[in-house]
Amino acid sequence: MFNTLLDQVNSQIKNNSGKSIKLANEFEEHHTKDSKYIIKNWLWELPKYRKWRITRLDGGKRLQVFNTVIYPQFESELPILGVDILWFGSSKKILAVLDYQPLIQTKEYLNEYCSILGEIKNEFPLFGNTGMKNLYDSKKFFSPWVIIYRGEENNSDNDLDKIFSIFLEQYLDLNNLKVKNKFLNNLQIKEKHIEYDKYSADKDPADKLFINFFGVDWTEKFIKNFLFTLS
Ligand code: BLA
Repeated sequence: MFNTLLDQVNSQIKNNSGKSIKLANEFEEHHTKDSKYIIKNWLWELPKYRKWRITRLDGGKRLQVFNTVIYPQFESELPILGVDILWFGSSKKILAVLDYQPLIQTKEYLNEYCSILGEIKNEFPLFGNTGMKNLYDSKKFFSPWVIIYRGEENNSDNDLDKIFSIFLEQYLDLNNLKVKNKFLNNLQIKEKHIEYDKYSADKDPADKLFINFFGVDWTEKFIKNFLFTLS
């Protein structure tokens, strides 16, 4: 599941001159003792992005996860691309969250860099939901147009591929369309990236799941050395 999303990512990385960064073996691929859950991770560096990470968790008919984050260079105030897509075997439901995660919440910044997400939401009404539960603060590193889908897998399959494609392409285009910073200087940008990693490391509900599967030691290393390295 989600292999087509991974294909899209790999082809965009190739188009954008990505350089693969070697990961420690235990992050590249890691299994639970019974091999019922397998996590695979990839890390890339690109001319315009300092870090592009991808995670696939394959729990067979129990759980499937596709997670990816793109961090622009510290010289660019563009939002961080964030994607978290989960399929739960027990309920056969999908949770998909996709956003251009804003560094700041001013109206001008959000309009400049995030508002195009509104067009995707208009085109795909199933993904029109913006209501978040209380895991995260919707006003911190999320845009007012965050794309959220919660529901049956059948309804979303094709749309998810299409949405992801537009979502990714438009994001990568931002780097050609919006070349000059208007709101933040380099130091402020770096501070925001650090804050993003700290905030996310603190809020991400994934840690409970990882501790359960792979233990505390591995999970702590994984968060510090792969997921949120600036935390
Ligand atoms: C929710 N993400 C979740 C949940 C889990 C994960 C278990 C709760 C599910 C539920 O509410 O039913 C799991 N997150 C993971 C896993 C990884 C992970 C396995 O990162 C592996 C790396 N999360 C992100 C990013 C975004 C994000 C980049 O990692 C940004 C788009 C969003 N995940 C996000 C949000 C929710 C969530 C907003 C809560 C949705 C809600 O409040 O309704």
